[in-house]
Amino acid sequence: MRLLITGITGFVGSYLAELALEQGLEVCGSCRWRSKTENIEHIRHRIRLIDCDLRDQSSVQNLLDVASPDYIAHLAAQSFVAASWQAPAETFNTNVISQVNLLEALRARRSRARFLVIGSSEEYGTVYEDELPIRETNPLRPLSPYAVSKVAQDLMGYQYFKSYGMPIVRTRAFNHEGPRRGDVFVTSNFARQIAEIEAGHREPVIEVGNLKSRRDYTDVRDVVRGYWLLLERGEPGDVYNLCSGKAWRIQDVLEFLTGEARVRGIAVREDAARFRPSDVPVLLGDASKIWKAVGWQPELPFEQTLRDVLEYWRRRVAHGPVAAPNLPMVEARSPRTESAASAPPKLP
Ligand code: A2R
Repeated sequence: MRLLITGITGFVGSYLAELALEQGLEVCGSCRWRSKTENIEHIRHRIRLIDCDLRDQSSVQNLLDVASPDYIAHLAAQSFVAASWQAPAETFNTNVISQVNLLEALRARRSRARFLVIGSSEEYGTVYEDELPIRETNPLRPLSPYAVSKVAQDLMGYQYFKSYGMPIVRTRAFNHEGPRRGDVFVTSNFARQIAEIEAGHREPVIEVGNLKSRRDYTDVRDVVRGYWLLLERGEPGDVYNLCSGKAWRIQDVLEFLTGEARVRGIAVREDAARFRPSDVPVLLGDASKIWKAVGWQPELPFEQTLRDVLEYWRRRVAHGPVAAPNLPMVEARSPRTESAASAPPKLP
């Protein structure tokens, strides 16, 4: 059986590739000439990389001709919510058009490959306290260009299933973290700053954005196990949350990581550039549907994930100074961080 992973060089793709190899699958992955391959160097000799820019239809056709997959996990994306404010059209182009290209090419081939759409908990956007924990039936009220692009991918998967009977399973994973996560993401960013403070590369001050949001975190290694179960056995046309059912405030994440730090008394400083024009206040999911469908639930405690992320950054920093993260500078107007308690009136 052959699995094609788009975005194999990314954070999640590298873990899914490891898992698939362990399961004895043949693994192909799309990558671009400029893709960084550090996440897959250790397995590069065991996978087949195929050059493809997914925004280009002819490139996608070649990808499918060469890979001829039985399963496709479409992970490639502009994956960073904050960057989507700076580049909404690019976010749409990458996330929506790439998936159209893949599904149209599969349709033209009358392929029966099982296809996994990677949506996101960000699709839920504004959520009211009485809707928690969020089930798949919750209304989608996206609050960022990224979230809208993921809604489009999600509903496109539904439409291709309904219109053409293609075996497409849709997912909405809540936040997932682990080593190799890009340092523009908050957990990784905090861990990196701590590792740099420990190494004496920066003053003992952590820069932070909005600490009030609450997020439902799962380890990436659990998430890819869920993705594979859904690829194998998820109900075509259906959508599944992947989440832990527990919410951490970003403040809690910060406190846990500073508690693990080898340096005491690290100060915290707000950085206006790290706030977003509107931020989802709380994302807390209900994973009972995926549990009933394929028996998936997270196994790794998030404390372990955070320790592993910190260790990862300690190792990276020990190899010398790491280039500064290219955090998108969001216009420093006062952030509209809605709280679920004082949420705007419900739309019909
Ligand atoms: O940008 P590259 O060349 O390093 O490759 C990234 C790939 N990618 C593309 N591949 C082909 N054609 C494109 N036009 C294109 N644009 C991006 O997607 C990289 O291999 C991957 C994204 O990796 P990360 O940013 O690390 O995302 P992560 O965390 O692995 O997210 C996986 C999925 C995404 O759909 C997210 O929206 C979702 O999970 O949360």
